[in-house]
Amino acid sequence: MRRLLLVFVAACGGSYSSSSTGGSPQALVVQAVGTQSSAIAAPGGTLQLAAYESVAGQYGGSTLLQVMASWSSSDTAVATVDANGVVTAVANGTAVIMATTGSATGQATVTVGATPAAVTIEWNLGAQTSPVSTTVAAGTPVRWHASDTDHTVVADNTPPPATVAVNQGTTTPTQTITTKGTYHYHCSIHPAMMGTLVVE
Ligand SMILES: [Cu+2]
Repeated sequence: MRRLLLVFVAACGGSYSSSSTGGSPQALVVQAVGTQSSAIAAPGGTLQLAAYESVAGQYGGSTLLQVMASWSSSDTAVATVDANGVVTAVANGTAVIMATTGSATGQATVTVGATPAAVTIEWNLGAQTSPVSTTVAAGTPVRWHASDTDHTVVADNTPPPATVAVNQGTTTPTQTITTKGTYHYHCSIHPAMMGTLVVE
């Protein structure tokens, strides 16, 4: 009976603790909360990170279970991290943020002052019946791509976006809008095409 109980406790501990004996240390998954990006636009900005353990599911597969971790930064001149995983940008550059719990560690690379990747907006005749709406963070380069025929992008009111031709099979140069707002635009060739760009 005692032996059975010990086995049960060990198995239970193995499910929830990364410091179980035997095997290699489990890796933590470190991810930003609420965003896919681990970039901070400028010094002073913050990013919430969280650490997760991959736990075998009861019915197979695995799920990510958020765990308490201690946090550290490889370069506190670029970014600091507090006890709750909140990263604060100090200067432009790159820092590796480490999370540790028991013998498990994980890390995420945080970039400060990086130009976000360009967002490509598909701009086709379908926008006549299904308006195109795109939301980007301020400072994100955007560009338009047409696949079906030639179009244009023209602001409904005053730019942005700047007027640009979107020829079939091509992608426009990028436009970077830094002023937050909701910008409506259309195609001058097919005026029923409607687009909205939300910069937040
Ligand atoms: Cu058009």
